[in-house]
Amino acid sequence: MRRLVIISIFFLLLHSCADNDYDKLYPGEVEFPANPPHGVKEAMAARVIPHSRQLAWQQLEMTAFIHFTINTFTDMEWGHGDESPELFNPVSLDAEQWVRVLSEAGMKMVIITAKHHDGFCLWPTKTTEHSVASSAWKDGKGDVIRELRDACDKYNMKFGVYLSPWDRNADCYGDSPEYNKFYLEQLTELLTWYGKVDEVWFDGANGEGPGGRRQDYDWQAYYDLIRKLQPDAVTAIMGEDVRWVGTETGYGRETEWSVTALAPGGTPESRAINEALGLSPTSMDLGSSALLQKAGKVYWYPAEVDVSIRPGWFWHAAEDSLIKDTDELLDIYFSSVGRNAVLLLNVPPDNRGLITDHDIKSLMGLKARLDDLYDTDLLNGARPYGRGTSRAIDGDSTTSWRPNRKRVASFIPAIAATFNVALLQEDISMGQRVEKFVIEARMDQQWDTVATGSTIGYKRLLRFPDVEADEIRLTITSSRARPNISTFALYYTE
Ligand code: FUL
Repeated sequence: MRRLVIISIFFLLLHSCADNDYDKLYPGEVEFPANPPHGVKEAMAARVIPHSRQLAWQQLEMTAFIHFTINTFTDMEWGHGDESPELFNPVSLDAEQWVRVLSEAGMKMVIITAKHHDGFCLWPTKTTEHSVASSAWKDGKGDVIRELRDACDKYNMKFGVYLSPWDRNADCYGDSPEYNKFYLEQLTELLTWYGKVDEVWFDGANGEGPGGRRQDYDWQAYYDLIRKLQPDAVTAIMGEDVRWVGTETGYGRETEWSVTALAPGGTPESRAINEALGLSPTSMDLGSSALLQKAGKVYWYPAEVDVSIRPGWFWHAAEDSLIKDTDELLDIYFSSVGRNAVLLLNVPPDNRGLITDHDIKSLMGLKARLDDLYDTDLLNGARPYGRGTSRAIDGDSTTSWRPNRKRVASFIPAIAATFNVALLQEDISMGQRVEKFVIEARMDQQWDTVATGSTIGYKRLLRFPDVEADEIRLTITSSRARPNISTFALYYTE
């Protein structure tokens, strides 16, 4: 009898440990205890979850950048800041065309360069005369930001602003308190004149001001203002919610942790942490188990892949023939969205103020390929079964496969089809957990490996040569805590 009681207590304890998985979640970040026992850091990192604004952002998957300013008229990438505002004259500007095209291509947000490094403002700001108000366009009465905002409303598109911290026009740049005030005023206008803003993009590119003066940005004040005026907006790159993936090529890491030891943002505290760990957004390893051992804290800091459809960020007539074709865009999709990142694809309007037919052709090609890819889930929504259990996630109609062990296998009934793409998703509202997985296929009693991978995160896509199989097996070979697999699908694409 005594033995039975002891055994029952043991199982009860085990059970309650497993249930703790549901209790302990850390929104945004977690600080590790000093010298924790083996495995504790991984277990805690697995329970860091996104803020709701970060989760909503991740679900957008594909977003668009619009680089447009005086550079569009001077054939430059980085304007000097002394260009005459009169040069800006996009006579056929049609922001509705931009948003319609981008929406048709599957983009869910548009982020515009409200001000690039040259300092020219696309809205009639009160902070400087270097803006559309001094341009020939619409006799100085136009407002590109307003037109884009209205078009976004019409097409139900999210809206974001890029406001370059580096400003080669502002006289006060380099007089740190003065410029910080000026920058906060510009931010205030953008965040209060145009309704809801969903992302604020702080470029990390930074140069000297007049006479070699360096500007000390008051990042904390910028973040505080955004939290106050637009609490749901994510702040990106030099911001705290969204991380630069580290390249501008369109390719994210194969192992992409959204929980990083890299401290977000540009504050002196964050800089000190990253310096001590030797980390920057371009570091290959931002979240491995080995790195966690050196870190004191980890953060939900997911990757955004920014890349231009053209060689440059701005439109140049000479690049009309150098636009990435549909195959390249599809490859970028697999290497960004398919690697646990959000794609931010730049499509710059030309000097008429329109997206060219060349860009449209590639974009629509991408859309057609994605429609074809996702047309038929060959697993037909089948739930994994086997040793795992399914459990509904609170308040959500989706069901995660939540196996009660870290290492588990699932078996899927036969599929009478050939496939060459696999899609996996973790329910990241419960954190990112999977460290390694393998997909195998059985044909004529023989199991063969179809694909292996490390991280999954919000979305992982794998491509491989055509496979025909009687049975499929997904095995999570390593996970930081019980995995929550919300999707496992197989597709065929040409
Ligand atoms: C960089 C900038 O210098 C480029 O001009 C472009 O805006 C790109 C998105 O970010 O840092």
